[in-house]
Amino acid sequence: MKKSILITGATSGIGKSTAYLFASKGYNLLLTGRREERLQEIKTELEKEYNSTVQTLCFDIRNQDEVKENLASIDHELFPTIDILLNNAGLASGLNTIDNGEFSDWDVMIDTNVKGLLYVTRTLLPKLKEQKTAHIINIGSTAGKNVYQNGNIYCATKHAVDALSQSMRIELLPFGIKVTAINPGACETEFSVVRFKGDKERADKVYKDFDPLTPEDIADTIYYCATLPKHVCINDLTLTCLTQANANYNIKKSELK
Ligand code: NDP
Ligand code: 8X3
Repeated sequence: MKKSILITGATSGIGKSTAYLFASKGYNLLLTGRREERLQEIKTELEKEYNSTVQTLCFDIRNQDEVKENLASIDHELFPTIDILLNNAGLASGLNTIDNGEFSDWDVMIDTNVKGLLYVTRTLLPKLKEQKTAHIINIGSTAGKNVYQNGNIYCATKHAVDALSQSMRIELLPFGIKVTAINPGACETEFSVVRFKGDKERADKVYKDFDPLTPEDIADTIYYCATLPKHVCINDLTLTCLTQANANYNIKKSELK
């Protein structure tokens, strides 16, 4: 029987690359995001390219009712099990000192990165526990391991993801559910365009002369963690590009000796 993966935030970046990789490996896919058109495009492409079974679920993970309603609509004939839950949807909004911070930026980050991840996980857990086998993979960040200047609230949300991954691992151990936290450093996706509210020029500068991770690098890492033998669980994995040491220290490519 084909395995299934549910990916939150599959319309772009890491989530989208992971969807293509798992589709190419024969998985069935449950793909979520708010941008319906993109979900449909991806579904059409994956069905055509890999003959994948894809169900799209278009909702905002900040909205409890939408989360419950959409996850209740999963077609259990097509998806008898959810073998992997990839909690990936997330974002940064703004880059400011706390005293210059916008409450609305804080709300969107906390509501998406922490509460949204919890709503999805909580709603799916009864099914995952009943299955007695599953793998929850939470996308944290190097920003969840240490903090960088003006990263304050985003870093706090990713530290929360780190804490939640540790808690889930303890709670779900008796149910045979693996929990892996994957913590990428800078990776070129729509992340910085979203953080800088559409300012593409400012976003591009983040990655200039830097050679960041690609979303495909993260997808490969997710696939590696997800396909280890049943008795092996990578608990926590941090990866960066060659020019980054941690969340607050990196060099430019031209500084390599
Ligand atoms: P992208 O902006 O490219 O992708 C983010 C995805 O999250 C999109 O598919 C978006 O879909 C979805 N999303 C955002 N908000 C919501 C919401 N409220 N409801 C549902 N879906 C939502 O960024 P990345 O691929 O880089 O980000 C993916 C994850 O990786 C995030 O958790 C991020 O914090 C983390 N990360 C990113 C790093 C980087 O440098 N890029 C490094 C470390 C971690 P849509 O807009 O359609 O809803
Ligand atoms: C996202 C990458 O550089 O903001 O987690 O920490 S960064």
